[in-house]
Amino acid sequence: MAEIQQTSVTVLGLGAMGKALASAFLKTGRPTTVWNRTPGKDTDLVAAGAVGIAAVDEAVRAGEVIVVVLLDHASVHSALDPVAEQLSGKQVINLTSTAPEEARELARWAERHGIDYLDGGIMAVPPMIGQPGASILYSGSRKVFDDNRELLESAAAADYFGDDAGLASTWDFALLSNMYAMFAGFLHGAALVRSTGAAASAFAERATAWVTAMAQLMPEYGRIIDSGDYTTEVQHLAFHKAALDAIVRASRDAGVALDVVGPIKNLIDRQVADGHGALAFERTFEELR
Ligand code: FVH
Repeated sequence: MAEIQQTSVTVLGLGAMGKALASAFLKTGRPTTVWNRTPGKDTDLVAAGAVGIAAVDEAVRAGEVIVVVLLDHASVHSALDPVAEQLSGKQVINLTSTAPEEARELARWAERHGIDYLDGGIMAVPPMIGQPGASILYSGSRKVFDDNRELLESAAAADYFGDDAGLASTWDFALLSNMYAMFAGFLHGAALVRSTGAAASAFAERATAWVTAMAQLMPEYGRIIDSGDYTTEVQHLAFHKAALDAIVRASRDAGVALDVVGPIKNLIDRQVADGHGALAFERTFEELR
């Protein structure tokens, strides 16, 4: 029986994430070529079967599909611009974190050079790659997504958002915003309880249970926002104003900076001052967009 030929892949960028992805691709048994600007980062991957190539143009020639995992938008141009000609006719999957407009700019750049471009946002840290729980969001060329589904799923669950290359990054950054706000809230809370001598690890235990329970309310938040109806019988913005005022007083008394909770209080104060005090907290969505 004839063997099924697996698409060869080249990974550009062997930082923590590039290494994790290349390692997952290698495990599928496909020919995997790796390149990094600074030499010496491919030792483990080469020992595991990858081909390490020092010249980026040769590395690009070696793979049918090119996975780019660099620091930022500028580093993608700095690595890819000189090899645009060699990339022509190939499929490029860029997993570097870029802002949506930067992803769209890269898609236009790729189109000008005859490159089929898929953008991705990685929702995982390197040790999660190849494990359940990791996911990568994609947008851009549907063909590149479909052609490489197996390759992509060897690294993480793969979801396609549409042909606008900026969509994956928009969802990625929206999720990261949610995450940063959550962790910033944790740090504020830890500082508050530390003023009484409590350990951050003790706070972490309670905060995990609390945030997990509160997260269950998010679908209802989404439903209310989508309905546009912010009327409520309970816990209106004036109620939250009283709570935030007290939290701010408690923080000041404890000597904890207001960088995290201060802006939330301002958002609520503004809405109450504008006459929305009887509406639900979810109305804050309107204030933000
Ligand atoms: N690591 C993580 O937890 C996050 C999870 C979510 C997604 N991010 C994004 O993935 C991109 C790569 O992240 P990384 O963790 O691999 O990052 P580093 O370990 O810092 O490696 C950076 C690589 O980029 C190369 N590089 C930087 N500038 C240039 C340039 N001008 N030309 C060519 N390559 C460049 C760097 O090469 P070198 O310094 O070793 O020569 C590394 O290979 C990133 O967008 C995250 O936001 C990861």
